[in-house]
Amino acid sequence: MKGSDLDLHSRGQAGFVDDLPEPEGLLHAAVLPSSVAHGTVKRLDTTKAKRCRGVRAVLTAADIPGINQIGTLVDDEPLLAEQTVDFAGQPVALVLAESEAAARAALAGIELEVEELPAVLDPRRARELGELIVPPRTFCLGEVEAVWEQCQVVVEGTVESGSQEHLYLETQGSLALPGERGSVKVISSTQSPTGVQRVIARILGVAMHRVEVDVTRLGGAFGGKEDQATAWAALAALGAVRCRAPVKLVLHRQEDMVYTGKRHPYCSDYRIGVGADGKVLAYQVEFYQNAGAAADLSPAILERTLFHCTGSYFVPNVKATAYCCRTNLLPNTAFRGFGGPQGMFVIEAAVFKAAAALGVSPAELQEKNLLREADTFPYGMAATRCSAPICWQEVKSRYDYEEARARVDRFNSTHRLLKKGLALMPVCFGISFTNTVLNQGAALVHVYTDGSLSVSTGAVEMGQGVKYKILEVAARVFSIDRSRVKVESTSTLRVANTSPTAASTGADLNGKATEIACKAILERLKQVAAEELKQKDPGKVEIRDEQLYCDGKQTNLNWDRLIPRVYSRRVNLSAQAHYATPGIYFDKAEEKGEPFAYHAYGTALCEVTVDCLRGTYEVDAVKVVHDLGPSLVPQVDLGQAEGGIVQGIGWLTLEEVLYSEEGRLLTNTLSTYKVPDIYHTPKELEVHFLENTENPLGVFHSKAIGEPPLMYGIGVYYALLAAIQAFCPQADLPVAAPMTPERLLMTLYGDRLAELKGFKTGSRRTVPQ
Ligand code: LUZ
Ligand code: MOS
Repeated sequence: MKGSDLDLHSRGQAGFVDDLPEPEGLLHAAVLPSSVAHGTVKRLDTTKAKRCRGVRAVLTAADIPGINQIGTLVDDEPLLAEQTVDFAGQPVALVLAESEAAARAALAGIELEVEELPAVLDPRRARELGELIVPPRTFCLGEVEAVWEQCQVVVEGTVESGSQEHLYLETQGSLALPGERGSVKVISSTQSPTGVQRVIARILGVAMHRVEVDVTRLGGAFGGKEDQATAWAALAALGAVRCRAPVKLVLHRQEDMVYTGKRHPYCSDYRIGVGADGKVLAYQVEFYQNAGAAADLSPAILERTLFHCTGSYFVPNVKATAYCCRTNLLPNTAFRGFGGPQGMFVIEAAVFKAAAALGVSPAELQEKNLLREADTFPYGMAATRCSAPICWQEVKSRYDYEEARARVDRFNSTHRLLKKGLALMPVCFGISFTNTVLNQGAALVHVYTDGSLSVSTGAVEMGQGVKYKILEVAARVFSIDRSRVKVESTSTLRVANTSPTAASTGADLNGKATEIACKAILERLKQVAAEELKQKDPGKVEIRDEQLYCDGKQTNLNWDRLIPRVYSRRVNLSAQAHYATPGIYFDKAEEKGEPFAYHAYGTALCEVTVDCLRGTYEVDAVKVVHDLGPSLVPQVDLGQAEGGIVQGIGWLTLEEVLYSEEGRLLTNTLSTYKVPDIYHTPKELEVHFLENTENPLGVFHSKAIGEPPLMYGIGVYYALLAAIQAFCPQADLPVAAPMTPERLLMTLYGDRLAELKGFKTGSRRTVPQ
C-alpha cells in the first residue's frame, strides 16, 4: 500500500491539523472551561485578560453573531455558556492571541464567578428528578408478562458498564481561514464535515455556502469526532471571523480529556426467564443511560442499545425500555459500537446468571438460543443470511473448543490460586445508521487526460483505511493500476450534505457511490472505444488490466491511449454519483421496521488466567471467526478487527473513567487512565474471516468492519467472571465493568476487607471457605 494514506499513517508521516504550515498572521486560541459541574454564572469579566500581552481578543457568548447553539439532535447545548454552566469542562470564553503560550496564559486573567448548584451524576437519580433528555423508548416483542410462569428459572440482576475515553492519537483541533465577504474555510479534525459546516453557519449567522470544511485525515476518532469536533471548529471560525485572521485551536491532551465527552456509562436492570429445554422465553431490561449534560447523540445511541438488547440471540418475548438521563457529566457521545456494546453486555450478564441457576455452562445456553435464519429481532426485522450459527460452530471446531474446555477444567482443578476462564462471545451488529436519512453517500470522480484519477467522497479517513477501500473500488471498476487513483481530502465543496463517517458505513455508502460514478464514466469509455474499434456494441468492449478487449480478444487500445481519445471526442470524463441504501425504514411510533441493510456476525473464543491472590490477570487468547463477506482489502479489515478487539477489552478491563463527587474528571491524564498496551493485548489474537460468504448489499459484496469486532471484548469480561466463579463457585457475582485488577480483588475479598477494616466497598462478594 505504498504511497497510500495508510502507508503515511503507519510510518508516522501523515500530517494532521497541528502539522499544517502556519499562515501569516495566525492567531492561537485557548478555551476557558467551567471548573464547576453545575452552577449559575454570577460574573464573567474579561477586561484583565484582554490586556494581557499578545492577546487580540477574548470572546464570550455575547460575541456570537448567529445562534449560540451546537446541538445536533436537540437544541440544548450552547457553544459558550450563558447564564448557567452544566458540566465541568464546558467552554465559557475564548482567548485569541499571537502565540499559544500567550493565549493559555491569558486564561488566568478571565474572572469567572459561578454559584454552585447541586450536581447530579447518577442516571437513576436523574430519572427520579424527571431529567430525561427525550421520552423513554420501549421495544416489545411478544408478551413477557405471559410467560414468566412457564419458565424453569427466572433470574434478575443489575449491570453497570463504564465510560471510555476515545484517546484518539490526534486531539481535537481546527484551523480556520477567513475568506471574502464573511466566508470561512475550516480545516477540521472531524468525522462529520457537513455537521461542522452546518454548526459554523449557525454560529456565524451565515448561509452554509459561506463555510467550507475540508478534512485531509484524522489521527483516530472512534466516534469522538462524530459530534464533538464541532465546538472546536466553531470556536476557531468565530475567532477567525471576529479577528479577520487565521485561527488555530488544537487541544492539548489533558484539555481534550477534560473538555470532551466519552462513551456512555449505563446502569441496567434485567430479568430473564428460561424454559426447561434451555430456551430463553422472556427478557426484560431497563437501561439507564448517563447522557451527561447535553443530548449530543445520546438519543440515537440509546436507540442502538435497544436494537442490540438481545445480542446474538433469538428471544420470543422481549420488553426493553431505555432512559436517556441528563446529568452534570460531560455530554457523552458516540464511541465505536454506539450504545450497542452496552446493550449486549447486559444480555450476556443475564445469560451468565441464568446458566448458573440452571447448572449449565453459559456456552450451552448461548448455543441453544443463538439467532438463526429468519428469526425476528425485537424491532420486527428478520435475520437474513444469518451466519451466527456457522461462525459459532466454526470457532468451536477451528479452535478446538472441547479440548480448551477440558484443559481449562484440568487447570482449575489442579491450581488453587490461579484460575482460568473461558468464554464464547457471539456478536451480531446491525449495519446502517439507525437514523434512516443518514444512509446516503456521494462521490465525485475525475479522469484526467493522462489517465490518472481523482476521487472525492463523503468519507473521512481516520486511520481506518476507508480511502484505501475507495481507491480499491475505483481501481476495480476500471481495472486499472492502483497507482492511478488518488483519493482526495473530504471537502464540503466537492461533496455536499455528507453523513458523518460513522456507523461502520463509510466504505459501504461512499464506496457504492464511487462504484456508480466510475461505472458511469466506464460506460462512456466503452462507447468511445467501440467507436474507435469500429465495433457496434459497446457491451462487447471490456477493460482488463488496462488493456482493451473486444469480444474477448485483445485490441491495440489500452488505458493510456483511450483516455486522450475520449477527451478529444469531447466526452465527459467526470461523474458525480449518489447512493442511498435501498429498502430500509423504521417506524418510531410502532418501534418496528427494517433499519439495517444487513447484520455483521461472528464469534470469539476468549481465555484468561486470573491470579486470585493478587487480582491480576492475563488475556491468554482471543480467537475469532468473523463473517466479512469477500473482503475489499483484507489487511485493512484485519487491522480493524484486531484494533477493535483490543479496544473492547480495554473498555471492560483497564479503562476506568472516574469523576469526583463534584463531577470533575479525575482520570484526566495518561498516568491515571490506562489503555491496553502491547502487554495487555491477548497473547494469542487470531481472526479468521469466514470463507464463501456473500453480502449482496455491500460494496463488491463485502461487509462493514469498523464497529462489530469491539464487542468480542465482552467475551474477555465473561471469561474473567468464569475464572472468578471457578475460585468461588457459590458466589452471586456482581456484573460491573471495567474489571480492573482492583475491582477484581475487591470482588474476591471486598467483604473480608470490610470486616477487617471497617472498609466500605461497593462489592457484595463473599470469600470461598
Ligand atoms: N451514528 C449515528 C452512529 O448517527 N447513528 C448510528 O446509528 C450510528 N451507529 C454507529 C455509530 N455511529
Ligand atoms: Mo461512530 S461510534 O462515530 O461510528
